[in-house]
Formats: sequence, structure tokens, C-alpha cells
Amino acid sequence: MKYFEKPGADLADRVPPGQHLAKGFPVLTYGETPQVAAADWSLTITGLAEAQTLSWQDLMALPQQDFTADFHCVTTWSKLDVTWTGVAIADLMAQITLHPGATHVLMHCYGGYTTNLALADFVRPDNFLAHTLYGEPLPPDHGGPVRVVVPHLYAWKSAKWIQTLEFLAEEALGFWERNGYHRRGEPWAEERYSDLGF
Ligand SMILES: Nc1nc2c(c(=O)[nH]1)N[C@H]1C(S)=C(S)[C@@H](COP(=O)(O)O)O[C@H]1N2
Ligand SMILES: [Mo]
Repeated sequence: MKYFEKPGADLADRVPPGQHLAKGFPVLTYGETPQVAAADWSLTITGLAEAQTLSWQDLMALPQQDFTADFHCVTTWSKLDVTWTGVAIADLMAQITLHPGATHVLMHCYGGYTTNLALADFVRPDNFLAHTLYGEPLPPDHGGPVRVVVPHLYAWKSAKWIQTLEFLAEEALGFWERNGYHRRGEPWAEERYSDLGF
């Protein structure tokens, strides 16, 4: 059985260096898969922002969009044209009042995983909170009920089972970023491993 394909010439310009196309959509999780029902899910806004908690109903009341995005895992598989439904981060941010000096976000997930982004990487038109994958409720393995999708960076930034957005005045490293992976993780620049000297 062949699990990976070499990209054809037409797709080569969409597959970053060192990546191969995955067959299917692999699941990559560190640790257990949290089981969170949509009715029990909520998103807490904390740190340098007006504190608030959004429920599943609050999320559903925001504009819903279908979107298609490529997905690049640092372990070298990529999946092109994944189709999702969710809420644009830009529309979410329109509900959030940041305090002066907020420049970064640390995302906390059910189960304890964390990952960090500069606000410039978080608030981009192609970033979403996704709750639907290929027209079906996002399966728990893939981060359901709600995950973050950040297509322009390696997929470890696409936090599954998102629980809390903590806005910060400086960079704070998340789980993989403290464990040898790059603080930003841009796949076209192959920002795989930490440049912080640890
Ligand atoms: N909460 C949480 N989010 C996570 C992870 C994780 O272990 N826990 N793994 C990351 C990694 S390394 C990748 S490649 C993608 C995998 O998403 P998938 O399992 O839907 O393919 O989720 C990212 N988000
Ligand atoms: Mo990954």
C-alpha cells in the first residue's frame, strides 16, 4: 500500500519543500483525544482583552463560511484542498475588544495542548474557527467540536479542541514551540525547528 504520493507538476507549486501528499487525512494528536460535546464547548477570551466566553450558540450566530485550505504537517505530510465550514477569525475578532499592547495570542485547548501566534499571523482572512469538515460535524479526532485552522503555517498551529484565547503583550511559547519546534512555523521557509537555541 502506498501512503504518500509525489506531487505532480501541476501541484508542485502548492506543496512546500520537504513535504509529500498524504492519502486520506491523517490524525496527528499528542496525547488523548478530549471528548467535548458541542453543547458543553465554549471559548474563553482572556489576557489583554475584554474577558468573555462564547458558547456554541454564540459561535453559530456569527457569519458562517465554507472555505478550502491546504494543510501542512511538519512531519512532512500535506493535504491539499481540505474543505471546512466555520467562522472567520476576522469575524470573531470583531466581537473581541483587545486592550492596548496586545501583540500575541496563546491558544489553549481542551486536554492541555497550547500553541502560540503573533496577532499578525492570527488575524488573517484565511484563518478560521472550523466546526465542519467535508460537510460533516468535525470529528473529535480532527478537533471537534471546534478547532482553529491557520493554513499558512505548519498545522501544529491549527489548535484542535480550542478552549481559550489568551492575548499577550509578548510572545509566549506553546507546547511544541517549547519542545524544539519553530516559534512561527512557515512551511515555505521550512521553519520546522526552533531558532531559539534550545
Ligand atoms: N489540541 C491539539 N491540537 C493540535 C494537535 C494536538 O496534539 N493537540 N496536533 C497538531 C498537529 S502536530 C497537527 S499536524 C494537526 C493535525 O490535525 P489533524 O489531526 O486534524 O490532521 O493538529 C494540530 N493541533
Ligand atoms: Mo503536525
